[in-house]
Amino acid sequence: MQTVVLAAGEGTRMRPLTDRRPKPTVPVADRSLVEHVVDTATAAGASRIVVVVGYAGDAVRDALADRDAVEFVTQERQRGTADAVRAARAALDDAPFAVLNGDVLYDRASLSRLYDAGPGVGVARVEDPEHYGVLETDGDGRVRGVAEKPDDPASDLVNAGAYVFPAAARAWLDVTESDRGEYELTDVLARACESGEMRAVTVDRWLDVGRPWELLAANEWKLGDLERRIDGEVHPDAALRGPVVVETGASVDAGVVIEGPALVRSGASVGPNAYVRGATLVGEGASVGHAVEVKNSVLMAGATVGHLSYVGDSILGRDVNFGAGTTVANLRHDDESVRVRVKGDPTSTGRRKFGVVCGDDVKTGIETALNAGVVLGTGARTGPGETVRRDRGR
Ligand code: TTP
Repeated sequence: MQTVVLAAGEGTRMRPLTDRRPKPTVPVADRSLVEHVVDTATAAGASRIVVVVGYAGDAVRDALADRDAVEFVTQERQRGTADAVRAARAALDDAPFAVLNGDVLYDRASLSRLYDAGPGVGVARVEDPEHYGVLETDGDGRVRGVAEKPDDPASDLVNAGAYVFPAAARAWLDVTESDRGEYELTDVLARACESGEMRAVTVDRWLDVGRPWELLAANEWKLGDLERRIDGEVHPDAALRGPVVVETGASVDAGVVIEGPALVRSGASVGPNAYVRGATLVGEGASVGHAVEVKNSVLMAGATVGHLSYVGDSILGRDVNFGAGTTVANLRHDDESVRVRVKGDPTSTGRRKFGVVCGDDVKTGIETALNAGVVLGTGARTGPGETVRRDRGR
């Protein structure tokens, strides 16, 4: 099945993590987000994959450079998802084609079912359909129509953002501009539903990675898929429990306890006397030092948490440096889910535990206390002994 992967977007809701990289290249366990999408599609039966790049397109091309099935087209301006598929139109054969977002993870079995079903759309049951594109199906499992974020949803079946369109849909991509000024793929879907050909194919597991806490969830998922492998240097007095991967060129020193799933990437170091637990990614060249606890977090390449610190349910960008004694709060005393500002709006993460988001090159002074849900922008600084309750440097 020829497959179009949309990876031209900017990822503004993921800022500051996308200040210096396009969202498709953010790290998810052992590869970038878009590599997971391409690899799952390939395993599910994609024959050719046309990746649409745009914003910071070279970084996306580099991330996928060694994938043989991949070719690239450029969307000059990010004018919407239908416009993005239109950029790929000339590269498509006269045959059905799949469309996947470059920032949504699916399980392989579900994608295989979608590919095998012929024209169809991936659907999922959710508890809050009013926040999604709600699908109307008939008794034969065909999708009859789609309503975007309706006040009164007709069902709890929603559009999971994976499609196989009939060959004729190449001519349906020229939709009119929507109210929000974009050319939207849901309008192409609506036209395809009218044709009566689109089947509803249930998707077992999917994750739309749009906001920072969803990047954490993506890492929880993909780290959980790793099998134990110890290629790096591990001191005999370290205890590695469960699915832990220590890559070649990484080191784990004496007194360290790592409870998997966890991935310590090449060039990274952990310990002595550190405790790493939950689903944690210690990126290339990152460092977790003496008496540091890291729980359920993503440390991007070169991030350093050197001494006497606690990092929980957090994302630290590239080359972040936490001063000694930096402590992250990840739980509200009122037990409400932690809120994070996304494009200025306080937004519930839906997580009881969430720590902080640090853009690349953030540096904290010693004994900094960071409140749950705080975002530190790229290059932000804190002084010694500061308690940070509000976002900084965004
Ligand atoms: P979105 O999630 O709507 O956009 P985005 O990824 O840029 O993120 P944000 O809203 O935070 O800025 O896009 C869905 C998918 O479609 C995503 O994989 C990016 C892709 N896309 C394009 O390829 N071209 C486009 O013009 C748009 C709007 C999105």
